[in-house]
Amino acid sequence: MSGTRARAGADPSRATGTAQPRDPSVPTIFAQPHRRYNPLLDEWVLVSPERTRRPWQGREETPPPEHLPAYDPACYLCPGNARAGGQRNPAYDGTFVFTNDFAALRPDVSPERVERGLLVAEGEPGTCRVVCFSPRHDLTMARMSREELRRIVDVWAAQTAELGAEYRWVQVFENRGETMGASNPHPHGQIWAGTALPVEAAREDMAQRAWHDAHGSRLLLEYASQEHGGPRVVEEDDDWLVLVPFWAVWPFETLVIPKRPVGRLTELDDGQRDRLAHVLIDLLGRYDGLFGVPFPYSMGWHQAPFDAATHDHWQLHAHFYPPLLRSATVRKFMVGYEMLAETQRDLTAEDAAARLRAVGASAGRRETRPRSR
Ligand code: H2U
Ligand code: ZN
Repeated sequence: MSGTRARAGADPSRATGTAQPRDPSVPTIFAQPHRRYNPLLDEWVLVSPERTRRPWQGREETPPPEHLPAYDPACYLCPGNARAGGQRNPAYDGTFVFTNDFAALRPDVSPERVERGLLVAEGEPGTCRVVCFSPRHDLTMARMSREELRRIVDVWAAQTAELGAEYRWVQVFENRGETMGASNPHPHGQIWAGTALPVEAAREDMAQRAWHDAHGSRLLLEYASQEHGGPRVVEEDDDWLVLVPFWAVWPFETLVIPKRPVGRLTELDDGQRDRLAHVLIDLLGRYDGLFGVPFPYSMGWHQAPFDAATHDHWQLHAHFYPPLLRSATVRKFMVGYEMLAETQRDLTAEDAAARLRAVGASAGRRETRPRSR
């Protein structure tokens, strides 16, 4: 194969539009099909940089409607409105948390285990909550003030403490945008808490524990210091590192890591929470600015389980998994080879990070802000 042609496909300068010489420290295989190892999940991802040039005649997503009202009488999350389950929301003016009316987990379940040969099952007691981020139907986290976002961080931490007193795993997450299955544009997230370690949690727990046993340090802190100032960093301050992980699967996937040892959201101090609010607003502004639309994603926090084991190996972190690939209307599908063999991406993590850096943190606040009513 032609080395020149292959290298051109992965040159980050193509993504930012500026002509820069190719960095000789970048391994040549990064411009060719190669596999990257994900130490957090102990799995591999196939990276095929040359495929970004292929033509697209498939499905295009419809961008979400741009102009929402500040209050929607038909929204089941707006203050004062009735929910589908019949209850009425209070006239809240900050955040508001309630137990999901259609919860996937409930507390009154027997935790018994049934084993009949290869058929194994366990009862799973748990609970599901919905967190309204704001009374404003038309806001997104990217467009909130730092104080408003800080309140969300505090709610995530308080809910973690409360649910962790009763359950082993507390999963804080947000599905944003219809593309990701969110049922309503009103800014909201969810928290599911359960008795078992879910599959992803168990794999991260095992990988982090193995690293800690072997090296005496936290895997993600080692990773953060290796990436510091490098080509995959999107934002960085004294407390937080936001980067497109080396092993990213989703096109603009990011990882948010506190730079000091922190196991859970509850352990974040005042300054770390304030700066997290800032870092998240910046990241979401970049996402929204990338294609000029409110960027769909699933995001969530992974934090140390609440059980009797030691957790010195655990480092708190958030994953953002956005599905959009090359425009507001073209998304990545996890199908075919990905379902049957292993995950694959076209754009390299370095190109994705360069594009997110080039957008500018406040771009989304300008370009996707609804017109004043
Ligand atoms: P998603 O948009 O991520 O689906 O979250 C909305 C959640 O809100 C969803 O899990 C719940 C749904 O079950 N819900 C209620 O609890 N009450 C309602 O009146 C409607 C939706
Ligand atoms: Zn609403």
